[in-house]
Amino acid sequence: MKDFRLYAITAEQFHPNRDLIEVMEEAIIGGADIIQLRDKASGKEELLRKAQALRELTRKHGVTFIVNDHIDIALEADADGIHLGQNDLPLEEARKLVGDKIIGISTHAIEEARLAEAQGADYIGVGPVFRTATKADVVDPVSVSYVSEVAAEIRIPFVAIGGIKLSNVDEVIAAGAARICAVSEIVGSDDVSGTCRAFLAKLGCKDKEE
Ligand code: TZP
Ligand code: MG
Repeated sequence: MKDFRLYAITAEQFHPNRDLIEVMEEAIIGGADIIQLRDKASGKEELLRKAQALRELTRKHGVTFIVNDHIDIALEADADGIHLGQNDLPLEEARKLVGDKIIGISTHAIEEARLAEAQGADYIGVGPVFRTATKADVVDPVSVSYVSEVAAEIRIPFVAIGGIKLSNVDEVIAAGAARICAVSEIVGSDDVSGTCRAFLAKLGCKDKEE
């Protein structure tokens, strides 16, 4: 897969008065280079509409587009890939359905990371690093020590996620993360692009040419 540094995930509850596509475009303009549609509230029709709009947006900007959970929606909207949790369809089953599209897997322990790598995941999520209120059924924080463990052993790309803010991201980067995902900190910001630029600066990336 095309490498990435800053992963932005949709979470409309953090911008109730702002348009989804507008917010995600600001994230992309700020340098987010992979976007995930994560929406546990909408029905299929609404999800497909959002997926198609995000597909159009991400294609326009040349960034990667991932759909959380819904393989059917990912295929119908021609997303670049899907993201699955430990309790979703097993990776090997998902691979049969999506072919060479990207498959990302959430992991919370090194055994899960090893298995995802062995089974051909394209990237893994590593978290929740810190406590988060964004995800309802989330497991206890894994702390930056799990980030270090993955950095030392796992060879596929990994992205740190969960409770990551501009105020604590330095610790996560110091533990070995080269790719960051922040949800509420990005989409809930008054300055979505500026927040993305600030994360990328922390990661040692230059400003994207606008
Ligand atoms: N998976 C693990 S933690 C999380 C997801 C989707 C939510 C992270 O949200 P935030 O707002 O960055 O803590
Ligand atoms: Mg899931």
